[in-house]
Amino acid sequence: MKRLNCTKISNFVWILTILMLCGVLNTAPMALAAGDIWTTRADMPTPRFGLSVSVVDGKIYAIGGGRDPFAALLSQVEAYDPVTNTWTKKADMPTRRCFLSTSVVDGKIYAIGGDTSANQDTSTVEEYDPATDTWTRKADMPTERCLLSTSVVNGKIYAIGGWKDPENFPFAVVEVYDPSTDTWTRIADMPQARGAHSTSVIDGKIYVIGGGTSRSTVEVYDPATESWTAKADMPTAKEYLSTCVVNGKIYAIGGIPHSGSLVLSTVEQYNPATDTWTAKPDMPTARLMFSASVVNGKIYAIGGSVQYWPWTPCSAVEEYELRFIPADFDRDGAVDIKDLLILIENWGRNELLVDIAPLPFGDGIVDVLDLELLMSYWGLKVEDILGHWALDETEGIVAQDSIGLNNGTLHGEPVWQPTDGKFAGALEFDGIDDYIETDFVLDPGAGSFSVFAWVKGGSPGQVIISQTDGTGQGTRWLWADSSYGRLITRLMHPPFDPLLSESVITDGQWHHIGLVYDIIGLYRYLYVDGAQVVKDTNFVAGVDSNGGLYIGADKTLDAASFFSGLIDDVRIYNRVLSTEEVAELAR
Ligand SMILES: [Ca+2]
Ligand SMILES: [Ca+2]
Ligand SMILES: [Ca+2]
Ligand SMILES: [Ca+2]
Repeated sequence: MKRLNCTKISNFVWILTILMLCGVLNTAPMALAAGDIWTTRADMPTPRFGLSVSVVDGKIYAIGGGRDPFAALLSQVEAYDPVTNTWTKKADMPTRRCFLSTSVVDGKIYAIGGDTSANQDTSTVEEYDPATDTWTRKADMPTERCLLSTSVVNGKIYAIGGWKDPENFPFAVVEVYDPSTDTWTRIADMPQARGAHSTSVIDGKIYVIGGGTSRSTVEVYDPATESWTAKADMPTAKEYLSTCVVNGKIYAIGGIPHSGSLVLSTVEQYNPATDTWTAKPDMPTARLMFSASVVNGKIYAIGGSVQYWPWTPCSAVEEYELRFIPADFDRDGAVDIKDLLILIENWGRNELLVDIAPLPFGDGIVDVLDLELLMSYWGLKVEDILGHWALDETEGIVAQDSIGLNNGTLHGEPVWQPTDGKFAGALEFDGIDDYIETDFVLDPGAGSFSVFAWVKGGSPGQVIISQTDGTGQGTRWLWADSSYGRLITRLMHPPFDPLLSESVITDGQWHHIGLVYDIIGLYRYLYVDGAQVVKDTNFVAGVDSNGGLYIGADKTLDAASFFSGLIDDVRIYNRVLSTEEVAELAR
């Protein structure tokens, strides 16, 4: 862990302050946390496609839709609370319909257009007030249509494009609803007619994405200048998709390339700042005609149809969470100068987003601890690091993973030592029955990785980190050899040999220890106190396992394997760390 003295810090702050005053470096605005991992949540009670969802006060309202392409459409309203992962039935929408669009202004949801029966479009607008669970009829939209998309800018709802049934053509029409006056105004058409597209708003501009007949195109409407601009095409053409905004980027999710084709699970992220698209992890359930919304930086994809025809309703709720490094304050995926500037701007303050250390919740002030933690992540990209257990907790049986989603569970009552760690707190293991258990973090046979921890104490034969078997065979990643307490790894396929160093780690001093496995060369490296102490001279095949990890014990929980001493700051990286990077970590 990088320790910086006060002189160094003040020089650093001084230099950066000058750079900022000179306008050489721009800081990005801060944003809330977001996610890169899909998780399945509680099913929606009524499976349906062609619904629309909107968020009020952190709850997602799933409105209308269809259950069967040949049967009556739905008026159901069901509210999802992401905090409790539960659904609640609400008052039915007066006009049952499918392929509608909903938007929120001043805490009220407006349900606009749609199909009221097969091939019958509607212009109906109904307002739902979640506070009173009541519906009110509002002024009809001038153009009746389904498969439109609505977005809100400055308290006005833009109803964009859509589909004309039964004549079957897409609209270019844009009509604006002002809830304060209950009036509609038609504005200039969009350049291309679109139905089954999706719209999202960033910085007061509406991004119109996919659908229509050229399903990969993107056009942005700026209400301030009443102008349309073409943007970079989406990599995958799609219609019946859904889009959401997290952290200033648009996520285009699911849909189909064109009618009748294979249903998509793809997630593509658009960055308006660079006009570029990036592929993100697929949604677990491929679907179209679903609806997605964002609560607390997490995307919830709800319902839809799992095939094009016959439309097949789905009740799936899947949550997309962006993984991020705590010091990546601007959430651009990397820890760099921009994050350091944000930290310095907030120096000495009680700023929640920047007060990251001690992990997981900070201590009410942005100071040297936070700077040290930031420097320990310096140069890292989020895809480089899989997990970090800082072990800075003061109580409880959960060891938070500050980067991944693999919080550890304490067994055998190890003791939190909030002031005795190498960096902030550490966890003290009794050598009898104490260990931490995590879910699956990585498969050592699938790619290169690096694992590091600080340890103090222990005895020969005790294990620091092991992987359990799962479908493959787990191994002892890091332990102290039975004869002398030298760092050794048994990460290998059975015919190969363990890799044993000459470095004793059980002498009662703090040691930074680590294993690096390079899948390109099939070599292992062991590190102690920042130096590479031994490496393979011949290739060594790794071993596949999808088992979880034990920290402080062997996978067998053999009595002699329990670690007796302190463990701190366990980190697992998704690549080979260079000797320089390891030296930095061990400082
Ligand atoms: Ca950053
Ligand atoms: Ca702090
Ligand atoms: Ca115990
Ligand atoms: Ca710690």
